[in-house]
Amino acid sequence: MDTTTLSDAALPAGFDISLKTRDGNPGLRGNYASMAADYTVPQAMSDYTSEQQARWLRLVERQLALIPSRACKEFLDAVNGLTALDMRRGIPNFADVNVALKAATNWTLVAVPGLLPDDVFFTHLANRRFPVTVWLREEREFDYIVEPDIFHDFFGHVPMLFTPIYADHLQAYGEGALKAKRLGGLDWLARLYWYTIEFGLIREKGATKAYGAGVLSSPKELIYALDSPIPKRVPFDVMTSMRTAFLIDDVQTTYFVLESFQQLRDDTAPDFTPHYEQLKREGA
Ligand code: HBI
Ligand code: FE
Repeated sequence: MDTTTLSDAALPAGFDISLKTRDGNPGLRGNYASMAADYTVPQAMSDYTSEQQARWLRLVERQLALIPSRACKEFLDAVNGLTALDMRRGIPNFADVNVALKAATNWTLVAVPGLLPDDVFFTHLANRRFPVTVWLREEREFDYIVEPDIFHDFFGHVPMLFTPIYADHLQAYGEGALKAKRLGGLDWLARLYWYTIEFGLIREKGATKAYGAGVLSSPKELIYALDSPIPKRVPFDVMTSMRTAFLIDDVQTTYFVLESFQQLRDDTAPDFTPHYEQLKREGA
């Protein structure tokens, strides 16, 4: 698949990109030339080459070998129990997965060229549509990639969408993020997303497991987040997570640990307007 780079000058109006590539280049990978108004593209299954299919399988096998003792039960149940999520069959066809996903939690996957402007991304989430990047990383990026590709988006994010309480939270997050944008609180809400949806850990029968997509899709970070004595693992707290800056191109120094997905739902249910006012006063 051709992954052309969109030059800075060609960025769509209002494209406020919060994630930059490692060298600080705000250019975006992905083919944004023929997308619809909501940034969706067709997923051209026949465009995936045999090399890409083979690379996908190697990425999947490596990660499947690491998750049995480290991923949370909800993630493992989805990956092991659903034919639609049998990622060993090759690069998933989103249309097939959508039949099962729609039935489970009324979410749908939409194919996108890559990173989306914040408000486009959040509008999809608020409507129970999860954007999945269509392109796969190159061989030289096998171990590490900063931008989300189809392996991160699909392997990391999609299994959790089959859990109703998580699926409901993510829709509410999308709605909350659109509101945060209006209130000037988006940087803080992005941190919450980072420390939950991307790098979240959860307690399970006295053990600590991963549910965040950034952890679950990275061999290095999955082992580091759960097995290393170095990082801090602190009980999840909304305000603390929003005060904690993050790095996008290295393993995290702090992981936030949930007691349950009900806690995530309950703690993010209140109106965050006072939170943003407080954080503004603090200069957080
Ligand atoms: N676009 N495709 C895509 N995927 C993301 O995870 C994403 C995005 N645009 C913006 C964005 N994330 C961030 O603003 C959030 O992580 C907060
Ligand atoms: Fe992600």
